[in-house]
Amino acid sequence: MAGKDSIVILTGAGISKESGLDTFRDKDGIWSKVRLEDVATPDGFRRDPARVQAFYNTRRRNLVEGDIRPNAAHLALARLEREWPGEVLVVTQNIDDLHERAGTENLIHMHGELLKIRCGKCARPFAWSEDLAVDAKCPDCHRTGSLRPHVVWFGEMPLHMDRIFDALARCALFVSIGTSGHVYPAAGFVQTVANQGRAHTIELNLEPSEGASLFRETRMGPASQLVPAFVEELLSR
Ligand code: BJW
Repeated sequence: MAGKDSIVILTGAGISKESGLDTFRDKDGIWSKVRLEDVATPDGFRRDPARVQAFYNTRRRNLVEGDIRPNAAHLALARLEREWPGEVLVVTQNIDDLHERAGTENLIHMHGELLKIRCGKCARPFAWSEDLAVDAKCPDCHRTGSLRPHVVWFGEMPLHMDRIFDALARCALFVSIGTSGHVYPAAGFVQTVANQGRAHTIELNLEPSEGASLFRETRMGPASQLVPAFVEELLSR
């Protein structure tokens, strides 16, 4: 790594686990309690919008009103962005706002944001921190019943993919933190970087992900310990 080299960091639910938010595929994760087909697909929303709104309302309320704070891993990534001389881009699959709260600015939410909603008809996103009712009216086009969480469900296109692939093509270091590697296209980023041939790739996770063998280096443990130590190492070179 040279001074101005750029770094891309992919984060998943594991980075927010120690802040009190559930992951998806761990034993006690979200998909052990609800079927993803019911709450995280456009079909599920069409079938039962009230169930889907209730699912996201509960998670939004927990994020806003619960005792949820950025942990040492989020804070370390914000420090890396402040102190590293080159570009640091955090691409998160998480819809929580813990990276922002920790101070990260160069951030892409590829699966959307829990604190935003959008209109399914006019597509306009709005900041939103309350419960969303099924029959709410779009503040812009005034249609009733068209508002939905601003999240990316299975079968939908993740956000800002051009910017992400451009950053992956240029980076000298790709770091994956707290993601199981089950969900594409994020799970394929390590292969994209490996094909580019120049960058170092490292996984920081509690246990090896689906794509662990594709990384040049893997370190296993809780994000709140691994990430601050890794950032310290990078900055003290
Ligand atoms: C810790 C820790 C601690 C715990 N410290 N670590 C067949 C083959 C390939 C692809 C497909 C296929 N069939 C369909 C697809 C596509 C599909 C897909 O990938 N399906 C798979 C399930 C097979 N993908 C899509 O549909 C996506 N769109 C798409 O592909 O569009 C076309 C396209 C093509 C080409 C280019 C671009 C686009 C959309 C995916 C949308 C995912 N949406 C969700 C819900 C979002 C909103 C919400 O939060 O409700 O996103 S699903 C859910 O999974 C959520 C997450 O962001 C995502 C990833 O989960 P994540 O973060 O990895 O969490 P976990 O729980 O799986 O893992 C946690 C990890 O943390 C574990 O490893 C733990 O060990 C670890 N951990 N504690 C460190 N303390």
